[in-house]
Amino acid sequence: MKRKEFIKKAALSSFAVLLGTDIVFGSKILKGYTPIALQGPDDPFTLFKKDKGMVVLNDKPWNIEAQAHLLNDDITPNASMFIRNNGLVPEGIDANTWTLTIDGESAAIQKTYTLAELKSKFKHYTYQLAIECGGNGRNEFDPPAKGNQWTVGAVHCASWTGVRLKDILEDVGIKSNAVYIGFHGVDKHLSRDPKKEPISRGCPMAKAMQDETLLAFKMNGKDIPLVHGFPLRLVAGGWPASVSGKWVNRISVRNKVHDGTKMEGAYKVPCNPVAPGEKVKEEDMCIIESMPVKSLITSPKTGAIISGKSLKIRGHAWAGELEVAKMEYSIDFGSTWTSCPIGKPANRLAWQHFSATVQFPKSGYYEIWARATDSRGLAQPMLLPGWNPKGYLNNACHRIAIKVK
Ligand SMILES: Nc1nc2c(c(=O)[nH]1)N[C@H]1C(S)=C(S)[C@@H](COP(=O)(O)O)O[C@H]1N2
Ligand SMILES: [Mo]
Repeated sequence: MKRKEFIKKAALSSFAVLLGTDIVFGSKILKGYTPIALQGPDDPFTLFKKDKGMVVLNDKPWNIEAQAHLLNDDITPNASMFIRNNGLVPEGIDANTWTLTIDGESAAIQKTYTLAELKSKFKHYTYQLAIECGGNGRNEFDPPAKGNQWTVGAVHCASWTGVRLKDILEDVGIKSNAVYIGFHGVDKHLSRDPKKEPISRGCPMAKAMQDETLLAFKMNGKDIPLVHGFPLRLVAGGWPASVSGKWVNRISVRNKVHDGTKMEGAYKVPCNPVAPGEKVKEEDMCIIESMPVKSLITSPKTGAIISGKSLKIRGHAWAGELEVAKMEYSIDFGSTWTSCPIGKPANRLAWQHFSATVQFPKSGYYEIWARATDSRGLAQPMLLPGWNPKGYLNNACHRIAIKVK
């Protein structure tokens, strides 16, 4: 019978190519049958519509990072934006019934806005914001630091549209004793205990009141993808990404430093340098504020084999609240440096782009190292900077490997 004919070897191998792996029982597939993974427009193996080159560090909670070469766009598309969750991605969100409440000891009154009111009542602004996880680069620390072993890919610079947090806080009224804001989101704790929050961080009033600190409802011109905080997200560029609360439905104006989940000592850095492995007392730990200067070579991908003695490189650099003032690269393990032009940021707190044509004296193995210097003259360290218990703030120079044939 015709229906019992098995599919031809040729079709089977093309299915395997499309799926990127062998179909183990492929010889059993009947003629005319298309594997379900190839039937629909959506690939069921694509997580959160991310690029297939994204690296999953943890699936409970979801933590997924980019590789440097996936971050080559000036404005990071959703496909290559890292995901950092402390709890479970919320389900069943309805933007039509979403509200934001402003409360706390230092709010003049408690006030609730619908999402529609926020959008109609306040002016909209769009900024490109460099947002980097404080733990980006943690994998290099020795003794190792517990937590997601981010390499270089826990950073993105997307375009965010929303209303200014300061416009909302001014509408509510702020008491003169206000010190800090703290966000609350609707994601659930891994234990599913409704009394526990996975994370509730914040920032001092001065950062909350900056023009670029937004309650965003759009990312790259579209609704924010669910995993990045739909339908409302706090975005605070240049500071550890943990300040940028996702799925935000409440902001508390505090009369003291916010004491929400993950504001405790373990999530801080030693106020003064410590020896690797040293125990640090809680009172000697400080909250991370503006992120340090850093850069990434996003093209070519590390491991490129080239013929010819010159190579165009490009990438981005950022410096927390500051601007990047100088960009350099080295092909001799940091012995000598060549400067290259660094562009102006699209707006304050956006990352800046650089490119250069690197000349190699002869064939062989090279590393290209990139080093950015901020507007106060502070440069990236060539190798791992100050050890700290949680492995935060590794802003060492990014390095790629190249072979010249
Ligand atoms: N509600 C909520 N907001 C959150 C988090 C979270 O787990 N829940 N993680 C924070 C941390 S630690 C980081 S690094 C960023 C990650 O943002 P992204 O997943 O959009 O890249 O979100 C921050 N905001
Ligand atoms: Mo983070």
